[in-house]
Amino acid sequence: MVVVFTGGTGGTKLVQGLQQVVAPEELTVIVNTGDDIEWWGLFVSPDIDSVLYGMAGLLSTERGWGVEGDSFRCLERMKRLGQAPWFSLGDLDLATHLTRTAMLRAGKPLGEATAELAAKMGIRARVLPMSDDRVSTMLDTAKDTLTFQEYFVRERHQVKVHTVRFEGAERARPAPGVLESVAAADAIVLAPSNPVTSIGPMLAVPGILDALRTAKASIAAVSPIVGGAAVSGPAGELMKMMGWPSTIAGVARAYEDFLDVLIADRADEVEASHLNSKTLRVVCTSTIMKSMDDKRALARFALDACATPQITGFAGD
Ligand code: FO1
Repeated sequence: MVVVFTGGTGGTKLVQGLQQVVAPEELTVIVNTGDDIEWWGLFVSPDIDSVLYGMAGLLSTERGWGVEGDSFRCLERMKRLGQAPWFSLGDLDLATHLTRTAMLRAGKPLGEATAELAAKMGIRARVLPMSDDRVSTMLDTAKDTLTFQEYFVRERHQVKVHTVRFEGAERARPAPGVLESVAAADAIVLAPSNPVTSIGPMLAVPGILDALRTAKASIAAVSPIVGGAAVSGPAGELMKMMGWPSTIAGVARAYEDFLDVLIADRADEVEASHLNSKTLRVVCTSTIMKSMDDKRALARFALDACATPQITGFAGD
């Protein structure tokens, strides 16, 4: 059983790679839901939808979110009717939100709604939200508090954030299947997602961090930071806000409670050799994923890194 934790558009690329090298019944994808937003009265789960579309071959490659070739005619009309314009829902994307909202309104938990959407899109791997309970990533600035989408999309993450909070996390429970899959995993991979706002919410759900700490599987993370900057998005700034350097050492710091292997890009080879230690193996490869071959190669590299015995001697059978 391979388990991957993911959030954001970069994480989805590695999930697509894992989908090429792991049998679907052996792959569990655990997805951040701290970005979720209620928009036009609909429940939108951006990270779940990026994963579903990415695994179903429906994802818009130019945007990294939403449906390839989608139109935005409803959005144009909504703008004319005075609806807030800054979060663009495409016409085909709307079908997902309408279907998910109908299931949630009928009392179905988010995990079940997600499983039904995945099945309808022909996805056989398991896709699990981190929790069925609502957890909202909130970002405090000097002026006000923003939801993740207000920060990331409306403000284009150009505002200075001094605190990130995960509202509802303390009473949230891991979604059914999350703890079981971590315990059963032979390999656990953290995708190159934002350590603060994509992986952070998942570690804040009670039980998940402990499950990672006690997992029998090796845990590898692909650094979202290359050469001291995020490959995409605000990871670097948010890491600095947390007091972590915007470097691979900062990523190691974010995951220090449980990480066995850090996968860095070759651009960080020198820092990787310094960071390598008895408790953390730091290995380098090309982590920029442009093609499906890149995604597949990185996925295979990550699984090999998990299988390789620790420096402290192979603990296996
Ligand atoms: N990102 C944008 O930059 N602009 C948008 O208008 C936008 C709309 C949108 C709608 C549905 C969806 O699933 C994702 C959407 N995203 C948009 C991306 C989204 O903000 C990010 O993918 C994640 O929240 C980042 O992890």
